Amino acid sequence: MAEALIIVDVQQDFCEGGALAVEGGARLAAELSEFLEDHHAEYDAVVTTQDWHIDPGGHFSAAPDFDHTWPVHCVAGTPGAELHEDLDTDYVEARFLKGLYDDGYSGFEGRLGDPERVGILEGEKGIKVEPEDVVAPDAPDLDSWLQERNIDSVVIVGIATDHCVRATALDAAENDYAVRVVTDLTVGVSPEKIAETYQEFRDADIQTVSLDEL
Ligand code: VGL
Ligand code: ZN
Repeated sequence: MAEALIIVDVQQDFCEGGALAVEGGARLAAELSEFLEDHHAEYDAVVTTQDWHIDPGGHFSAAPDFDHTWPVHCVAGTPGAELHEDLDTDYVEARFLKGLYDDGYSGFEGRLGDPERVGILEGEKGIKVEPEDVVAPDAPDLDSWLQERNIDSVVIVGIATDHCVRATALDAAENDYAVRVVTDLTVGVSPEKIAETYQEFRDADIQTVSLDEL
């Protein structure tokens, strides 16, 4: 059995001071860095996902309902889309980018990319790398990347419990991974929706565990 840790959307815009701040996001970033320091070796792979919006249509709204529509956030190539500065990426092996042209709630919609390349001048003509260029046309999606490494079990942490963590966990279960979500390494938007999400997790055989139970 091989297990991956999936760190969902611990980005500047989802943390305090960001465009769509979720309470506790910045502290979570720091806590995850400590967790990684102590536990990275227990995982066969550590990966991150990022909201990487270029033109996500109705995902953005001037009058957002904070459930299906949102203020502009995580615009690809801007500081808000970067991983939070307190998240230590030393142990992160691969980064998956999602939501370029749609909602992209699930990490399983993400494809392998290198967000750090944005803006770098490449080639003889010195062509500048645009946000859409950092995902290669043949880049693997998260599922195929995990499959290649024989991962059959995932531990999911990050932001937001009731949106991208939810969608990522449900997709992981749908794709037959054993799934655990760590309650004290996730933060969410709405208490009611978080409670609903936990019920959906139970119905899908997704385990919610505390750090002690992990
Ligand atoms: C997310 C709202 C909009 C998330 C992404 O990462 O949970 N939430 N886009
Ligand atoms: Zn988004």
